[in-house]
Amino acid sequence: MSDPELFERHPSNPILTARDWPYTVNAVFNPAVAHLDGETLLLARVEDRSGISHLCVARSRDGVSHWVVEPERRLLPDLASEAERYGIEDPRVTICGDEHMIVYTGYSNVGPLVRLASTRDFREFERHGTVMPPEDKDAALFPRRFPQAGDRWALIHRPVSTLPRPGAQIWLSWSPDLHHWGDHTVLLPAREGGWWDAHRVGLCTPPLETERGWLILYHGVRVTTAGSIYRVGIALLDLERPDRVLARSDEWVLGPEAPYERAGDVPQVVFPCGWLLGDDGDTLRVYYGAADTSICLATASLRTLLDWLERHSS
Ligand code: BMA
Repeated sequence: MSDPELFERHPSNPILTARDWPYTVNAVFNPAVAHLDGETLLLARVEDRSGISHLCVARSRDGVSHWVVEPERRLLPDLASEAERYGIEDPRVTICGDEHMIVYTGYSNVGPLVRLASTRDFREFERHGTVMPPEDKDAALFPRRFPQAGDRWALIHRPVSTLPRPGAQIWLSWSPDLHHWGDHTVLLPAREGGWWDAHRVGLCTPPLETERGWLILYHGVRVTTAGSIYRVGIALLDLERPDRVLARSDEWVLGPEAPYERAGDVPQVVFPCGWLLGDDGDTLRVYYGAADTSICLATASLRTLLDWLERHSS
């Protein structure tokens, strides 16, 4: 008997497309998500018709419908800086104290790099510069310091490497001040051969603290003769030492299946950058980009995911 699907796609998918934008854009995708003042807030990646991406805020009471998209581009790339020369992409939001810390990709003149900004209200943003040099992306912060690791902050990110073959692995780095980073270590390597995550892996959603460990979604890329397929797996990290992997799913848990995931500017892509845990402590709402074209929503039960991972971990 086959396992039931762990994620349920919302029947209204895609919940947001370029047609919902108050100004002319090409595509909206890969949003970060936050819960603010009783509303679900998406910080969406918006690619305009120059090909350059910026970030824009959309708000909804129920997180599904009646989205109010801000009429202005909220966080624009600093085109005068080399670090954001070709745009800003794929934000992930983590609450650290009173601040929402936003880790995003700066598309620099020498490739993608990891940038940090913060905001309290998603109206005013403060930039904190580049935290990882190119080529690096798919990064997010943990929401607290780790006493058992020298009371430091931790960042998951995804530098590109050339050995054992060209690809990219997920790394974890430590910092005393969110500014200086060190003790870099490989967290999740890409697998090999025919595996679904054999070519590249990268973090999807920011780490979520659960009783059993930090849960993350990560994407795995398989390169085929027809192009790349982006799918999503899960992993669990030790609560006090998140550089220790407790479990990693042997199968993907979400992959391109629906027409809006299989066709678009970049076909065969599901790419979550944010999730919210419901008041029931169990219902996860995962927001993801579909085919680099639209924004979609899928839900899952946290308990079911954790139980499934115990039985499907390699
Ligand atoms: C990744 C990122 C994402 C994108 C994905 C699929 O490398 O650039 O922004 O959604 O590729 O194109």
